[in-house]
Amino acid sequence: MSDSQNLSSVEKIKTSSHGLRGTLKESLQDEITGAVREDDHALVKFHGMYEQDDRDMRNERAAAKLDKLYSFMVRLRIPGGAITPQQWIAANHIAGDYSTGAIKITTRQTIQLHGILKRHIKPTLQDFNKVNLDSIAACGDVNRNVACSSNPNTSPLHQKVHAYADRISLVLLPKTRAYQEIWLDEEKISEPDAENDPLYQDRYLPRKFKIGIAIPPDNDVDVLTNDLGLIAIIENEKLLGFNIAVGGGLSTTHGNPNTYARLATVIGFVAGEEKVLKAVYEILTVQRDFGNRSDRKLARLKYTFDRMGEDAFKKELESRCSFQLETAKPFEFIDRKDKYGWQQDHTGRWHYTLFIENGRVLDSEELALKTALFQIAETGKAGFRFTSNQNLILSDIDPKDKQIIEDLLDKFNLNDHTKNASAIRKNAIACVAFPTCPLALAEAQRYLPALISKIEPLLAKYQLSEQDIVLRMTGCPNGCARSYAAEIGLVGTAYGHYNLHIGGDRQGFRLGDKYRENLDEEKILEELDNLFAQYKSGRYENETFGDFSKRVILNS
Ligand code: SRM
Ligand code: SF4
Repeated sequence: MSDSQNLSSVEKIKTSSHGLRGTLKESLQDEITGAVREDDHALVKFHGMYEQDDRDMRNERAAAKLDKLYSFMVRLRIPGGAITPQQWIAANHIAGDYSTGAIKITTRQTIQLHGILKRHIKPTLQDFNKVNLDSIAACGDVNRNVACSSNPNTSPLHQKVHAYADRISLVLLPKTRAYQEIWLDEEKISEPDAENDPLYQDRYLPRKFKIGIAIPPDNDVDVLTNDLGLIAIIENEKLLGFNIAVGGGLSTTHGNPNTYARLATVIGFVAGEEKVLKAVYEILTVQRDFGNRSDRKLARLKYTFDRMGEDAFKKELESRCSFQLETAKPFEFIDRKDKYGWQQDHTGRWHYTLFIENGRVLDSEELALKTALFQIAETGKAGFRFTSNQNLILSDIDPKDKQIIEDLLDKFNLNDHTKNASAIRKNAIACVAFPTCPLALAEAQRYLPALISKIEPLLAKYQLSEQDIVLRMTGCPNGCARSYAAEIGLVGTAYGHYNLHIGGDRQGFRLGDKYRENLDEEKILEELDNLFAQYKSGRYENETFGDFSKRVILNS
């Protein structure tokens, strides 16, 4: 349990916030600054947004004695990452009207808009609300966007499993109507019990909480990196239930040895919707009651789980559930990659997985991606599903409409763009980092494409271009692009410098280890050249780069 005498400042902000309202209304009216008041800075996250400033402009503005250029990033709640073409059209317009115009597909299957001025937050959220989209609990110390295996082709039971993402997201939403009141101008509800929240109470969780659902053999959601992972167990086309995995989380802090990345531990199996939802709910209550509320660096469920120990955690959970977990069922993961191009599912519908480098949807001189997706959405013939690898599946296309979508993919060169990208590029992800992320120490999404152009010739030199090596880059050790769970992980340490992690596996069962520290580009390329040479000459047949690195390089 946490030390109630020594609660972190965020704990006090939460409990005195009147259901996450704080002084947000007043902050919005304050025209002197583009920021919100200090305490509201923490509260605004629970409403799905972050206050940021343009870091590229900091020096220039400071020299001109100007305040930082504040704006907000809004992140939507899209359980399982699926939206309609009409919702995409709305997002396209809203991005154009109020944000930088770019739409960012995140590593948890949702979208973010950046650069929204304070006075534009309300119109942004109101326009999203018109198409039934919201940003409630997309950030903050609550359950976040529930991720779910995105490829509808994985299993005939995909839809059934996918529906769990929606249900779990709804069950775990905070009960406060603050979002509707502040951003949508809804009347304040006067009944005293209307906002009674038995799950979050007035304390919410000690820290963010993430849930992912995987459908083996795909592990595209990287399920074990979540606080709570559900692994669907399917036999003879029947959903038996879910294995439950707890305690995943990737963030570390440079120089703080108490922090560590961890993959979730599978603790058992639960059958039946009611019991699954109960187990999920009570895992949150255990974290609510036993999580560390003094030190936010040590507050995620992974630390609670390790501190309590697996047996005590399970015992506590079972007593709250009033049933016992069954023994976990066997399962297998094959990989975590997206299945690019056309796939047909068991109903005959078509799905096209499109490569979107680092999830950035915008028009460039080479590729009119945003315009293309807008025109595809306008046909109304394809759903939009975001993947945890920051890509997009144009989904649920009737066979009679396939040609219409194919023609648009060809018209805008998207088919070739997807086909021609190298394996290393298509399996890579990078976090946002500069210029908006306040925590970035180094570049990520703006830099990785150029770095990959320098890595590709190295792979070609050793005839390794076809290898599906998982490469991930983050601008700091928080791990937003899951760089610790990669075969090659680059973790920003300072501007232009990265730690190199190797040895993660392809399926998502093993994290990488730190291999070299603080490398600049020249050194990264030198190290990789050397590693690829050893891999080429020393690997077993079909051995992945991650497995080879673990077996040979890290053990030598
Ligand atoms: Fe993250 C904080 C972006 C997935 C671990 N993350 C941030 C913030 C909000 C910076 C901040 O706190 O001010 C970043 C905003 C950048 C920007 O300008 O947009 C940010 N995180 C992202 C996204 C957009 C990266 C991306 O390029 O896709 C991902 C949004 C996911 C979503 O839709 O909800 C994103 N973040 C992740 C993941 C990966 C995952 O969940 O699969 C992780 C590692 C897994 C985990 O949670 O352990 C991750 N983000 C963090 C952390 C470290 C949390 C911790 O345990 O200490 C922070 C910092 C924090 O919370 O204090 C953070
Ligand atoms: Fe920002 Fe660090 Fe997350 Fe990248 S990993 S988005 S730099 S917090």
